[in-house]
Amino acid sequence: MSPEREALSPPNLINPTAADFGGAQFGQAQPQTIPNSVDSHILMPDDATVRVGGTVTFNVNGGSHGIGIYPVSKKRLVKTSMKTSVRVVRASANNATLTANSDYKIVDGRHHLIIETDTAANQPRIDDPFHRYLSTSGSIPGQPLTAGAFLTGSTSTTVPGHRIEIRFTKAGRYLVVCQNRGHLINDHMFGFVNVVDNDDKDDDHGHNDHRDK
Ligand SMILES: [Cu+2]
Repeated sequence: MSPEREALSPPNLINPTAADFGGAQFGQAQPQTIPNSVDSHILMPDDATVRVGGTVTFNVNGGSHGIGIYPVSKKRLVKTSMKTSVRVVRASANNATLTANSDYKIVDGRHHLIIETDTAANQPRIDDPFHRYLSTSGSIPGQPLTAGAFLTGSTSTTVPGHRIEIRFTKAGRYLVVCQNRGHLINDHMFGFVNVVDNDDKDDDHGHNDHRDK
């Protein structure tokens, strides 16, 4: 083993409540309570902490998921603002499909625009590339609009599904969303990864170059 590899040997995980985050479940683990439902469109855990340089492996469970990751403020208003915008602005007026097809702006605790979903006609996936850290199912910039393929998740008889491992090299808080519009907007399929320095002072590094609209 090289010295470089040995340098990564300290445990990735520092939050005891997230001890299994090295193998996070993207979609409820099998057997699912109700497959392809709001009950299975979850991340487990949905908020966890790793050290800088640590990895998270997402085990994909169930169908039609894609993983998008975006840096966000540490101020914890993302979940609230997102659920409010979904439920208050659209939910009562449209059926679920129309709701998911609409245009939403997802902002973080500093009121920075993190994701503009656009409409499904213009953006078949949750696919805003600005400041994105990872996308597994997006379209290809500059090429004709084609919805990116979803990942192959586990089923009740086929375990495991795809596994996506990602290494976080910069401290901060990251929003992890499902790129399936219905899963994110209707079912709130998202969670967070906190990436901390060894001497983390819990300050907010900020993201000063965000769009300001
Ligand atoms: Cu999904």
